Amino acid sequence: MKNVTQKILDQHLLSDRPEKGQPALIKMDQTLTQDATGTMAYMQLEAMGVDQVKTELSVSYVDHNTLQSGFMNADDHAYLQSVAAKHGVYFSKAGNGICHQVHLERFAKPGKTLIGSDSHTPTAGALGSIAIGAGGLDVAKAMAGFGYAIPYPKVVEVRLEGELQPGVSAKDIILELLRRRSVKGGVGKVFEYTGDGLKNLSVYQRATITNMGAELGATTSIFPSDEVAREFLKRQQREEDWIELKADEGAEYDEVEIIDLSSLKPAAACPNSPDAVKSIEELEGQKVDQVSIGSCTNSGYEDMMKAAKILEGKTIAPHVSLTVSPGSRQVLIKLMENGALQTFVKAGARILECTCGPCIGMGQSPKSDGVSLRTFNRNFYGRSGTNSAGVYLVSPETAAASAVAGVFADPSKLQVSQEFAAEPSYVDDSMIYAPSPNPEEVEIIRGPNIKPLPVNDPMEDTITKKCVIKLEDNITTDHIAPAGAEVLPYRSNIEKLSQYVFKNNKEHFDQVCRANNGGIIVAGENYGQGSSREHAALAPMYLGIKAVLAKSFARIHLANLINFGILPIVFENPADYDSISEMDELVIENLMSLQGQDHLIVKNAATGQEYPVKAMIDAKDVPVLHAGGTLNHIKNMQKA
Ligand code: MIC
Ligand code: SF4
Repeated sequence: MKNVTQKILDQHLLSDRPEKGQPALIKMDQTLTQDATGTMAYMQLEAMGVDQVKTELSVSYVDHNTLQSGFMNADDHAYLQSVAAKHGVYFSKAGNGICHQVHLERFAKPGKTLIGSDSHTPTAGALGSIAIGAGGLDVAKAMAGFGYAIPYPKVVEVRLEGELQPGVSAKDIILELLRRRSVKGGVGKVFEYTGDGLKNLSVYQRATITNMGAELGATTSIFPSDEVAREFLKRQQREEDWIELKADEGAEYDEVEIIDLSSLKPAAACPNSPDAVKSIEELEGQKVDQVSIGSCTNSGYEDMMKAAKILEGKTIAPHVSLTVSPGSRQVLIKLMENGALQTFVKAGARILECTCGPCIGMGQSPKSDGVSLRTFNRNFYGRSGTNSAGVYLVSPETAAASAVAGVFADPSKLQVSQEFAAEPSYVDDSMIYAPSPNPEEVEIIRGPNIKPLPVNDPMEDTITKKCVIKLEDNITTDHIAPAGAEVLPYRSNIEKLSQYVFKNNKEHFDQVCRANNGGIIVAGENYGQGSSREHAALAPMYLGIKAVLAKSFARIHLANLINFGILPIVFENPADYDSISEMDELVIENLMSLQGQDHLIVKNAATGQEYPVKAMIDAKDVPVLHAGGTLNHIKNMQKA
């Protein structure tokens, strides 16, 4: 008797089914990349010497770096289009939509596995796929046919009972889960949704939940594939992709979480963490400066229509700036045709491209100390581009109601009809290009901003380095390798990117590393939470970081550190964290004898103290670390 997660995983195992928590190698049917991580991923694919991808389907999306101030992003786009054509990858051009939204509409399939170089890849779990976010190198490996290894997960049943009240939406469900479980409560787990509440949750609502499951630190989230999924696929004119997929009667789960939908109220995640959840009632009346509707979390047809219904016939408050970015060109066209776009414009909205936009700090930074309500999934410090701003994560209904009121407003108190016409069955793939039938004739275009991949040196038996930075709990990849319009153009230029590492934590961190010939990072719990960007490992590697000593790690970042040859270790006694100071010299020995799950000693040369630590690696990671990272390891294997 299996749950949905186990059914799909077990059908895709490339090794025996392991104990929970032990590594399982999974065949990946589909891959996706986006431009901010894709350039690196395809350069890695090229470095592996792969001619044609080995997956059923691989898609390259351009949706993040679309603010083209300077040639850099446009160069990346041209590279991505040419490399996709050559290696058997579909290409979704800038303007076609946000990767997760377009993938959900056009490609996600029940029962399939998907790995994507973006942490919100689990969005496709709304259609019953096992969809996992990973670093670009792991996606490149999956395209090369190596599969992907994850610790065989625990499965949490999230039983949804009853029905949502008017004005309350899927965003409020996932915020409730974040409130209960926190941003590290999902590590090593899959959240599988069940219960009679599912029948009233559309695929768009499900997608908001699976998308933001990433903020729990979860491996992924999944819904069964039922009649609701079938209807969605039918409207996308691909009903043939539907299969029924449900848990066996009596299937077991490791944990159960029950949510009574009828008891939920509109909520917001307060600055600067998606789990700092309060009800809108507590915030009602506080002034709002900016409202942004869109992002891969809430930009489907239904999200847009719910906001449009509230904005119909109204204008936004004079001090509010409202932006609207539909998730895909298909959605935008539907809004044009049914008049909702006109509603937005008449209400005073600034219509943005169908891209990530403000979510990743690509423009629309709020004013100093501004209050910004966003239908997005992350409100980490500095991510909006304005460090002093307070970013709150809310549903489209709360966003629209607050834009009109100019203050936090509770949409469940509005007397507005939420009825809107059913989604038309319009499909448009004209901006998705199939790979070339003559790949040998395709020339890859490489602009001057695309620099060669930096490589690490093989590991040495002893690491003797200073603690170049000491950090608190829940450090995000936005702290390590910040995003935003200024930095993102350097995603394929690591030397330049490395100048921005920890720019909001410690000025000139790169110079400290250079002056000390690299170093070791010391951190608290859940180090590296958030995005999948491997740049948060690659840029520190470039600066000579050899190890990260933390209380615990986030899943994707841990894998990225290993991929780039950085040793991840955790304190056996978390209290030892307190006795390390910045610039203490730390010594870690016997690294040539690593076996996986090793117990090691970190010596503090400044104080003479010794700290027992555990290496967060499996046996399979040892040759990778010894080689100085995955690419070196693959090359060593190819030579052998
Ligand atoms: C994000 O939401 O943080 C991003 C930008 O989409 C990242 C990927 C990246 O940094 O390029 C993610 O979620 O993985
Ligand atoms: Fe883009 Fe934001 Fe979604 Fe990341 S979270 S994929 S930046 S819309």
